[in-house]
Amino acid sequence: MTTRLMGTKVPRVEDDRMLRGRGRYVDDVLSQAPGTLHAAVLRSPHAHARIVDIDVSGVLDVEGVHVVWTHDDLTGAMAEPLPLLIPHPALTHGRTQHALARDEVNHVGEAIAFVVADDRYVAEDALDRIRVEYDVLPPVVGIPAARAAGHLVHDDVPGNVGARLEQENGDARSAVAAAPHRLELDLTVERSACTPLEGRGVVARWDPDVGRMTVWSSTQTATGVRAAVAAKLGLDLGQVDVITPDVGGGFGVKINHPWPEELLVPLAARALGRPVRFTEDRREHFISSAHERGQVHHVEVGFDDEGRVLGLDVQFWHDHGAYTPYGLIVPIITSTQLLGPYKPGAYRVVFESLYTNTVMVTPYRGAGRPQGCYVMERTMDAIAAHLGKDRTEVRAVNFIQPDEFPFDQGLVFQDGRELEYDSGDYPASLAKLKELVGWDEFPAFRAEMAAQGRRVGIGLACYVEGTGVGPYEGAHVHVETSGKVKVSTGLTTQGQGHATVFAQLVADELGVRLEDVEVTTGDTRRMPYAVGTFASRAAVMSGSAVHLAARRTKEKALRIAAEALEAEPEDLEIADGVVSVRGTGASIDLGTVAVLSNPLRYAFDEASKAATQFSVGDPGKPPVAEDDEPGLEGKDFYSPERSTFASGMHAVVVETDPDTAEVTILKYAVVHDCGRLINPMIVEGQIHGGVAQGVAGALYERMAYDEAGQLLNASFMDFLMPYVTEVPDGIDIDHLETPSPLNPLGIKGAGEAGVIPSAAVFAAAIEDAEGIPITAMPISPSELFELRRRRATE
Ligand code: MCN
Repeated sequence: MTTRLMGTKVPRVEDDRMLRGRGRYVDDVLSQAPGTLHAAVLRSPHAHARIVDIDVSGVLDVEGVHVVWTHDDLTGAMAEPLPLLIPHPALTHGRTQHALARDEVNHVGEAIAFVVADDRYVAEDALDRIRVEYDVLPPVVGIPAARAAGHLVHDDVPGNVGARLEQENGDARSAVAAAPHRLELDLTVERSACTPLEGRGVVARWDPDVGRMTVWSSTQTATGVRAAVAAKLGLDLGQVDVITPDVGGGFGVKINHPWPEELLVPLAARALGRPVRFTEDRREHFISSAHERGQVHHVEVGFDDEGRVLGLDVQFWHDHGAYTPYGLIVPIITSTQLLGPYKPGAYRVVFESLYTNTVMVTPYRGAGRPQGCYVMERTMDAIAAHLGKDRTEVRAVNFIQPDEFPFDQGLVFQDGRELEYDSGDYPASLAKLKELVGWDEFPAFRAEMAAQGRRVGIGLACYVEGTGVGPYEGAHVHVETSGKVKVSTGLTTQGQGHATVFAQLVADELGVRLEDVEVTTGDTRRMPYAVGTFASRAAVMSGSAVHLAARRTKEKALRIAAEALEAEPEDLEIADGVVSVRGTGASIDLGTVAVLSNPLRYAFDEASKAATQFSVGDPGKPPVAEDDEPGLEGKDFYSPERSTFASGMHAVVVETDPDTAEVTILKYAVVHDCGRLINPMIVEGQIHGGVAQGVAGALYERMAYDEAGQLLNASFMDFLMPYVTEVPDGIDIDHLETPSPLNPLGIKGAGEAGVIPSAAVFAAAIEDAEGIPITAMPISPSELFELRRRRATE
């Protein structure tokens, strides 16, 4: 019998291939194909400069060089700025880059010229021949400089302010002023980035005979790349296929903008009639992809004797870098999801999105929530400290209660809709977390450690995450005559295990064995209508679509099998790929049902299922069940009413070295609620990965820009990405499952959760260990050392 796979720890079907080195990434595509050309990009060495002149003379004389392009060589839509993907009415001064800079560069790394040559070495050598005359302008680096507006990034953007947005639910300022207790906090989160191990890459081939472009891209949105390539190259959507091979991590940075190279490579492939490829190097990734996180916040909070928040007034400044391809999505998420699981009496939030001469900002795993969680949780800790209360008690009095869902926070999200939480049980999560981390036992542990001269601290942080955003995602399920099931969904995969979880859902719904299901993602030839993988949406969106498409396929299989078995569909059941009539021995396997579903009726050999001859069947009788189309397949799309809100709480116990100020993680505990779990092992893997990235953001990683706008640590020699030795090797995870009422399986997303509370939870634990307020993250040993020194001299 087929067992129900939803909720079980099915090992990942992807792993065998990956672990044996059989992954196939974009750099492997056409790598041996004769005639493939290689592209390289000349990038700005200046953070801010006017381009006076570009001299490319002699470049084409270099043997093996086929193309050298600057902005002046681009025509039509290619010469226009790249699209602003998510506009917002408050973004009064949105700016996007050109594929190749037109007359100004606004950050180190901005693309200026594009060369295609026989190989990458020749292409890079050719770049050295290009002479650019710059009129260097003063750069704007960092939020204080942007606010001071001594210089402007874009001449026509006054004060460097791209947008200002204010939302208020109740009269927060009056509530703060009238509250029995008031506090003010200034909190900073520094700029960081995703740094996936595989950088960006694209390969394109143009077939002039049929007028068709095939693009392979290491992207999170195959359909987005297709739309951009078609629009910019003047092709119909139907002329462009985008295929996403294995992707070695995306974490947000590979959401399509599109990248200049994703347009220039296909353009060159068409112009030259030969395949062209581009794979960025690590430095290019640092200086020409995207960053996130950098925000400065000022909080005023008013609360009562219990720690209940009566008014919360938050202002913050978001460092958007040089361009705004993703509109205001990151600061809007901070501003609307900052409240987490709490209901403040009144809330006002206002932010300014500021231009700086640094790499642009697009969403990075968590997308604005880590900053929001940090602000809210630091505020909760400050309230507890002020009142001398336990930090969990202060949180508990502010929680939205389980009987208050759906809960409307009275705020408007990016799409103009009210932000409404669908379900959750925050008190239950907190109880589990306290148990898991040993919260109540910690004072005794602290005393024990202190007796040994060791310093330890504990922190916790709570968050919510709006997941599974629309507008839609689709799935196609097709049963082959062999009985194997092919499933396609258009979103892409970067390591989340989609081939496993979607197979689980199909196996359950259709009644087939897991090993008979094969899943394809991110291939516009298989599923041309799709959105992409971001915002923790695959489980909710594609999971629901896959489930619905499998149901359709099952219903069709039952109709056809009913005719063949001379039974009623209601009397049939499917298990392990065999349809049988309940209570009788009569049965037919799904492969045979697939054969019967084809009007071009094949005579076939039972054993091998090989077609031996075919006929068109009885012309008077429909070949498949009445009103059905041929083929044993089903397609469906899922479109949610609104996002569903996952939630969670993390706690960490740290030890700080009294001499070196090094922080060691002694225990890390997570309670997570992503509704019904499809595969708990995969969800836990996602949490592990998220926590690892969170540790990175809290303790190590930052973009170190100097005053000239040079990124000083644009390599893995200098950018401190933690190794496995720095990440907790045992993360205790407990799940709570409050199903979402918004989708058929009750699922909520899980892909970003692990990273959201890290800055908050580490700040809390280090503060607890040291007794020094922690207000800026990440915090390195040298910074902690400095804080200690300053306290000692106060
Ligand atoms: N899942 C589940 N049960 C649930 C919820 C999720 O079994 N109730 C499973 C899903 O089926 C999926 C995984 O957990 O296999 C993550 O699901 P989901 O939350 O839907 O997130 P997505 O699949 O949409 O992935 C996107 C998310 C984001 S936004 C970033 S950023 C991120 C992340 O996933 N980037 C990643 N995790 C990543 N993991 C890897 N290895 N690489 C990345 O680039």
